[in-house]
This record gives sequence, structure tokens and C-alpha cells, in this order.
Amino acid sequence: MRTNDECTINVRGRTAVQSGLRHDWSLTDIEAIYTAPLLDLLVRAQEVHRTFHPANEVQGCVLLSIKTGGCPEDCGYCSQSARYHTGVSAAPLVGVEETLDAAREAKAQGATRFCMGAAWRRAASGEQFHRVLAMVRGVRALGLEACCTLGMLTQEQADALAGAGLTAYNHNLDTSPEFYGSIITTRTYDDRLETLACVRRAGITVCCGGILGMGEDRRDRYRLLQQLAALDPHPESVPINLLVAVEGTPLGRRPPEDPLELVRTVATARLLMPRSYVRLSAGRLSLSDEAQALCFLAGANSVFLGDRLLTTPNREVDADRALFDRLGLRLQASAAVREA
Ligand code: SAM
Ligand code: DTB
Ligand code: SF4
Repeated sequence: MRTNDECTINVRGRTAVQSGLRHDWSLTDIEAIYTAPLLDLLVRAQEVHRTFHPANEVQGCVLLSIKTGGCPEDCGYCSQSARYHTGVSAAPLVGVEETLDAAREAKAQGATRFCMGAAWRRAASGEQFHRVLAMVRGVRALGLEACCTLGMLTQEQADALAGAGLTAYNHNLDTSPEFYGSIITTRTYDDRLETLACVRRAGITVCCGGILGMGEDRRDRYRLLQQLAALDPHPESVPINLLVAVEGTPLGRRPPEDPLELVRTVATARLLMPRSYVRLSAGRLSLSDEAQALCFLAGANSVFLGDRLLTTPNREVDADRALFDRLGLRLQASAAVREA
């Protein structure tokens, strides 16, 4: 197994590691990490994890769909595409007060980050965009990190979001460049990279990851991880979603993915991007407590809290509380200085 310290990263000294963060992982490097004996992989990933992050600590995030459904894009996994019959009906952008009520509730649940998602191809302009800016200012005033995912952005929009205090922008590459076209045809990989570049230039932290279980093979996962780690700097947050198979979408009948492939993906993300938060995102409802424990051992250190993601259910708050107690994990106490 060729790992960070054998490649240029010295995992023993933080300064050395920081200056050694790599962006040029080869597929051979990544394959060697991903396919190592699972216990070797887990030990190495946890060692690196503890060099950069507090042990036994998880960031809690809460999602709110601020504009649901009716999206013109054709993302094959998505309940919100207007092209599929999923039972999700289109709703207008919610109000600022409703959003801030949800953010206050998220804070009371122990979350430090509040994520607002809109089913747009590109962020709306005019009054709706100004309303989103007011939401961002309101969420930040509550002492929470604010994240948005609004589709494609212009540089002006990214700059305005930065001006409102946005902490992070979520825009996923989803899968490898090679597999991408079998999942989404209405926008390109390069479109995604362009928005990510606008976000970075605006000084907003980048939240970028992908989905497992869409029919991709391991090479596609290596390629996704390679693309994510090639971003310089690395995305501060890397959400790893397990497909939530939504009836009515082209991927609605996909069989469940092997949870150990998720564990390997999380561990590989941790080793390739040591400083990033790796978020165990959609799909936790389909995982046992034991599978989630392995994901945390592999270096996952962020989750979505609350019984709803955007349009699909998530684990009940009490079930998560019991899980964290069972594993001796604590929620991160305050918004992360490291991402500020
Ligand atoms: N419209 C915006 C966009 O596409 O960037 C923001 C919303 S979109 C729902 C955010 C991300 O959620 C997607 O890029 C995808 O990675 C993830 N996602 C959406 N539906 C999912 C599903 N059914 N299962 C797993 N992940 C999903
Ligand atoms: C991300 O990577 N996962 C979140 C968040 N970023 C926006 C969304 C998950 C959505 C799951 C399906 C749904 O609830 O509609
Ligand atoms: Fe639209 Fe985003 Fe869903 Fe794609 S993932 S259909 S862009 S809401």
C-alpha cells in the first residue's frame, strides 16, 4: 500500500504535512490505497485523521430545501428534476423568516453548519437572489456556518454570496468525468469546475464530493477522488453520498451499494485530502450503526443531522444521539475556525 508518507506527505509533523498536501495523485496511487487490506486502510486513515482533526469529534450540519422541485436538469439520481415523476412537486423559494426558524432549530439540535439547497440549474437573479443573501446574513448572525447549493454561479453572484458572509458553497462533481455523461446530460463536468473556480476566487470555502451506488465502477471512484484531490486547495468539505434510490428517477431501481465500498471511499478521501472534512452525507438511513462506525474510523467527521435531507428522510435525531453515545462521539461544539 503506497500511502501519504511514502508519497510526499509526512504524516508526523503538521507543518510538513501542510506543505506536502498533494494534488497529483496517480490512479495507481489511488488504486493501491483503495484496495489495500481493509484493516490496513482503516488504521492508516485513522492515523492521518488524528494528525489533522480532533479524535472522536463530528461536525453536525442541517439541510433545508429552500426551493424544491421543478428543476430543468436531468441528473439521473434526483427527485427534483422536472423530467421525472417522483411525487416531488415544485414549490417557490421559501421566506427568510421560515429559513431562520429552521436554522435556530438546527442550532438547538447541536448543528454548527446550516446548508440551504435550491433546485436550480443556475442561481436565480433579482429579488430571489437577494432573499438568499438575506438568509445567509441571518444564518451567520446566529453564529452558524452557512452553506448554499444553488446550481451554477456567475463570478458576481459568488462575490455577492461572499459579501453576505457565506462560509461554503456545495457543488458536487458527483462521479468520474467518464461516467458523468451517463448520469447527467444537461451540463458538463467543465461547467461544474467553472462554478467551483468562481467560488474559490470569491474566497468562499468549497464543498465538493460525489455519489456512490449509481452503477459506477471502482475506477470511476478513483477518478472522482483524483479530480477532487486535484483541486488546489483541496475542497474544505467532501460530501460522500450513498445513492438514495428515488422511485421515478432513472436510478430508482438501483440495488444498494456494498457499505464496505463506502468505507473504502471515505478512507481514500481521508488519505488523499487529509485536512478536509469528509461528510457522510445522503444514505445514512440505509447503513447500520456498525457500518457508520467503520466510516467514522475511516475518517468521516461530518454528518447531516435531522430527520430530513432535501426531499428524502434522514435518521431521526434521537437515533443519531443514541448512535453518537454508543460510539463515544461528540458533536463539534462550535463553528470550525479551520474553515473560516
Ligand atoms: N441544484 C443544485 C446542484 O445540483 O448542485 C443543488 C442541489 S443537489 C440536490 C446537491 C447534491 O445532492 C447533488 O449534486 C448530489 O450529489 C446530491 N444528491 C441529490 N440527490 C441525491 C440522491 N438521490 N442520492 C444521493 N445524493 C443525492
Ligand atoms: C450533498 O452532497 N448532499 C446533500 C447536500 N450536498 C446538498 C443533498 C443530499 C440530497 C439527498 C436526496 C434528497 O433528499 O433529495
Ligand atoms: Fe436540479 Fe440539482 Fe437535482 Fe440536478 S441535482 S436535477 S441540478 S436540483
